[in-house]
Amino acid sequence: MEKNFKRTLVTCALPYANGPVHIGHLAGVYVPADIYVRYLRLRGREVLYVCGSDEHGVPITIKARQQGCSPQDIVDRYHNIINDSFKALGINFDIYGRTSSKVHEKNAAAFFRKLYDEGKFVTRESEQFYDPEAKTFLADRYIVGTCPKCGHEGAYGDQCEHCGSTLSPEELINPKSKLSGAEPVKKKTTHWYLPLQDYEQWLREWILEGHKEWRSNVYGQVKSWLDGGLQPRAVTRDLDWGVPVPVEGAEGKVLYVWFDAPIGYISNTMELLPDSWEKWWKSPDTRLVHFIGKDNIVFHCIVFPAMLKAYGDGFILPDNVPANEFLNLEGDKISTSRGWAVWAHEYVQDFPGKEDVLRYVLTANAPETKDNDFSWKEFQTRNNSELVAIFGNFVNRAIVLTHKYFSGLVPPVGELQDVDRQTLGEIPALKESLEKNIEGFRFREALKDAMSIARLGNKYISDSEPWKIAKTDLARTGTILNVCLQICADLAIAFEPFTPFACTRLKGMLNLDGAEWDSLGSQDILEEGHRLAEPELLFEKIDDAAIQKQLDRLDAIRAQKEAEAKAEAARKVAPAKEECSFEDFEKMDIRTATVLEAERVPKTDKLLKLTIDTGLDKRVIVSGIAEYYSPEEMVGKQICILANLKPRVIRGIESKGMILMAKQGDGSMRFITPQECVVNGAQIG
Ligand code: B3M
Ligand code: ZN
Repeated sequence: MEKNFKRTLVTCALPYANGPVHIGHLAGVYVPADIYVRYLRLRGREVLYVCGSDEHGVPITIKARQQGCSPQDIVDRYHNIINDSFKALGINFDIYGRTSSKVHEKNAAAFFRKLYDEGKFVTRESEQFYDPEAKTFLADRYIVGTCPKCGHEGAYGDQCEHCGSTLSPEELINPKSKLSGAEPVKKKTTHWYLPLQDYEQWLREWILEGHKEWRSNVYGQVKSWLDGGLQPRAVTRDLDWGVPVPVEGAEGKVLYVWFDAPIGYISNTMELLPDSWEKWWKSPDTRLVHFIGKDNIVFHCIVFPAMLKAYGDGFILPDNVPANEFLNLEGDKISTSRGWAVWAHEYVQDFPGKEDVLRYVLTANAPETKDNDFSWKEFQTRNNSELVAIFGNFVNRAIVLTHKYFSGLVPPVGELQDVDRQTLGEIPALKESLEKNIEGFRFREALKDAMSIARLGNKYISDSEPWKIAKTDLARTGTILNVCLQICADLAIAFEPFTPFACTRLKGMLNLDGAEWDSLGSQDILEEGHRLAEPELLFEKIDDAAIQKQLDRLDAIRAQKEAEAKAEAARKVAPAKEECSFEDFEKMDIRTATVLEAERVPKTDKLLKLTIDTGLDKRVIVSGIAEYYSPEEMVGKQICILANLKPRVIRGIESKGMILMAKQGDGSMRFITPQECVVNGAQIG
């Protein structure tokens, strides 16, 4: 259903200001949104581009506690890092606001108060976990304990980051408050809830009937939420960081972060356009598009629309919500807490002047319909074999040769041949496909269309070989270079949404001011005699050393995490065995012994064959300790053995007895030895 909107309001999910943004955020939300906004503006459309930091919520307060500072310090730090990162990558919002702003606090409180006064909320008394020492309610994240699923001791009340299980605080074993270490107790508290179920029928009609064109992953998730039945959703929390609930007697309560954050879109617009924000949020002529990641679908397609519906007053609803899936990194899930990420601000420092390359690679590999993976090798390959070898190489040859044979002036087009016409004739269709793909939020496909123009030009110049023809036919050379330069101008326009910095440089080389989108494919953007500027490399190769540096950084993170996981596993103890009687114990003949000889058992990694002196006899024991001890380490050691274990043949060797080992949770083993040397055969009991 194509409506004729007069303007487009584009919002981007407000990144939490408790850390930097990484390539997953960029690929999922911000690069596609920026492509879309740049394209609309190139088409002369009226667009407003809104984002800002999401500065409330429990994770920010946890980070503040961890770092011994205030939540405001945390959000101030990361708001600036995030904002600078976006600017450095050419992601230029009309406003990048923040939900700790006074404008937002006032607006969010007023939004809540209107719904409250009009009876749109229901209240519920519930029992929440409370820290009796810190005298504060505990959000799930503030409760830690042992995961009932995997035994991880640092599981949170809402999730175990070790095994990924979703948990509730009640499930945790030995729960503790992160604030005081005290055991949390249940305490009654009252909160306000938005009865989402009251909006279910309306949501069905609006989305499931009215927006069948939405991406299947979005449409599907909304349908399953609706089919699952909507529940009342809490819109307040017991926290001291957030927008205070504007109701008497609600001290210590703030708006739930997911209630206040979407209102941040409106607040940021109000801050930017105090006199005309309503034109963007309350006019049916405005098309609202939310760019988000898939984990935010329910909030942008169900909760926020229900809030706007409840508020009324003409608020518009999103016309599309092109949510992307997730991007992984080198085959692993990106994890802020584990540091497994490529941070935007670090990328900009490590690869100055290559901001376009990241935009290009994250678009070429965008997780538009399924999760996808970012690898540094592919990053290097796409830069070197696509941007440098095709796009950059073509442009460079066209401009260098024009300087060489025509003193930098666009040569006369002369008589076009079939190959010229066929080549130029392919561009309008690519332009049309590019437009359809961007309008359809298919940015990977759109980028392929733009890249097809570069491939077309590169093939044309390689096949035409103007550097050879110039020896005999300068007029023909001029025609070929004129065609090439028109294609260079096409590229400066087509790639602008994707690689804006390179296109600015390319337009500089072509002396091309403000090329209109519709001139793309017109074949006469650059007139005969137009003077070109000096050529410069549009893209530069990325060498292995730069990539290896990034891979080494990730290897170090992986190694650190493996060591932590190993240490964590080692701390785990096996569950206690059943009781045994003293008689049972007395049957075991446990003695000291000394290792006389030791050797590896052939064709195994884990077994050592030990010849030992038990004080009773000399015997052989085969033991699975080769991963932890070399034969040399064992010779001469006094050990403890279970001497009367029935003999067993292991790998053809008769083993009489068992060495007593202390086995840790990570499987590592240490043999038991008396605190000081005693006679072999001493009985242990
Ligand atoms: N702060 C981003 C996230 O879930 C969240 C978006 C809010 S948009 C109103 O990562
Ligand atoms: Zn777990």
